[in-house]
Amino acid sequence: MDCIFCKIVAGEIPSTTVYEDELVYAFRDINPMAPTHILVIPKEHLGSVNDITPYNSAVVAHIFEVIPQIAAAENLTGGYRVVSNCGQDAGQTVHHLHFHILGGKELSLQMA
Ligand code: DGP
Repeated sequence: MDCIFCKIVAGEIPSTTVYEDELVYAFRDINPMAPTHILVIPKEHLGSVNDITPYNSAVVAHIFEVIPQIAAAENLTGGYRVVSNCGQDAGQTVHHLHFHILGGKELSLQMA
């Protein structure tokens, strides 16, 4: 499958690892929108939030257990935002489920 995030998980495209376990990989966004901008992805290919089902949602729960650990390790003591863009109207550009962690500054409250 021609998926850049699958290639990142496989080590075929270099990335800056922030966290890794058997289910999840986290790395720094190539185009940071905040001082800390990390992407957390399942190693298994899921296209977007739309592909989450009762059969695979355990990995999403695990991602949300890992996110606070990453935030603590990154010293995001003032808070942070978790975002997942789903589909064209949201501006999803990489069709492998990912959660952005944004922090390190006071973030704009603009939502749309
Ligand atoms: P989204 O718009 O939610 O699909 O965001 C995709 C993000 O992925 C975007 O912020 C840039 C990032 N990105 C795209 N290609 C690469 C890459 O090759 N390496 C890294 N580290 N990040 C990438």
